[in-house]
Amino acid sequence: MSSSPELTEKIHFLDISSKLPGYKQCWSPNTLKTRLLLNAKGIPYTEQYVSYPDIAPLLKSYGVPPNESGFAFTLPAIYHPETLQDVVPGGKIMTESVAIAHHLDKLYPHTVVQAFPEPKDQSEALWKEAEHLLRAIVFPAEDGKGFRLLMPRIPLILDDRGSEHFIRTRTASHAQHLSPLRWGSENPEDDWTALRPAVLAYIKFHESTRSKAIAAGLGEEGPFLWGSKVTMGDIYLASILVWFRSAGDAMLDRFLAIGEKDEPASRKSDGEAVWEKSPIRSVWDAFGKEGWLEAVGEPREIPVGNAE
Ligand SMILES: N[C@@H](CCC(=O)N[C@@H](CS)C(=O)NCC(=O)O)C(=O)O
Repeated sequence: MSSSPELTEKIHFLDISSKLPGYKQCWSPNTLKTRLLLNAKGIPYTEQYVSYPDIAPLLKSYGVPPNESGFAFTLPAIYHPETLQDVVPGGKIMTESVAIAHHLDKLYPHTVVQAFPEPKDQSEALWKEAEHLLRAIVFPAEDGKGFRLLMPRIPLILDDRGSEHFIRTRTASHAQHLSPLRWGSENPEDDWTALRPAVLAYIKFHESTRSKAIAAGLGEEGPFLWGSKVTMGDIYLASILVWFRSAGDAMLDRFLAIGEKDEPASRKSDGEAVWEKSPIRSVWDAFGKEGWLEAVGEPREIPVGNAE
């Protein structure tokens, strides 16, 4: 664990609750960006799970202004008056995963993992490209098809109030007012087929970025976009993989196998198969090996605040 001696209060992380057990409770690809970064940086933190309908009242009560687009009040968020006083409206809670990542990098500039390592102009440009390609796998706004497999599962894993909120708000946002429970194709195989090209495009991008970055000395040999050096894009990829796992282990297994061959790449002299992993699986394995997928914060509850 790395600590920043000048901080007296731990970062308090606000995540979205679900019914999943233990460390698997965290399921959202957005909040995971913050959780996995906290874990990868080794920052000690406290945490609180908030049910969907309680997000807006809690954030408003600390003076967080509504977002200009998308959902008005969103998680992830961190509560940390000690470092947010002159930084955000209300001075206590910061939202938006990318803003939070920059804040954490600033507070902990010496941890091995930085969401946006130097040279920052390059890691920020890399993030934009990676984010676009990853969103193009899952989110309809980027023509991603993964949402058809994932969205129908979310109401099933959320706590009851969260599930009711999710179905109501997502049904209202759908052009034909269709419940998210029915956003999948009749035959899920059609959705897996539709998803594949975007995953292959990401794999190609990941491989070429990684070899160029290693050749340019941005990182040593390793599985991440900059080889040995984790960046925000890798954190988002791992977040999406956890989202698939939340929808079911079989979903994750199938996703990880995209782009992998059915036959071993080669065999050792004793006949043992040598499998070539997709770079996506290599990132997943690396996060698992580091223990970043399982680490959690200390439970703590902040009361509803008293801002107007
Ligand atoms: N760009 C934001 C997106 C956050 C976001 O959309 N969060 C969703 C959860 S996955 C949320 O809190 N939605 C609140 C709601 O639906 O009421 C970020 O990365 O922080």
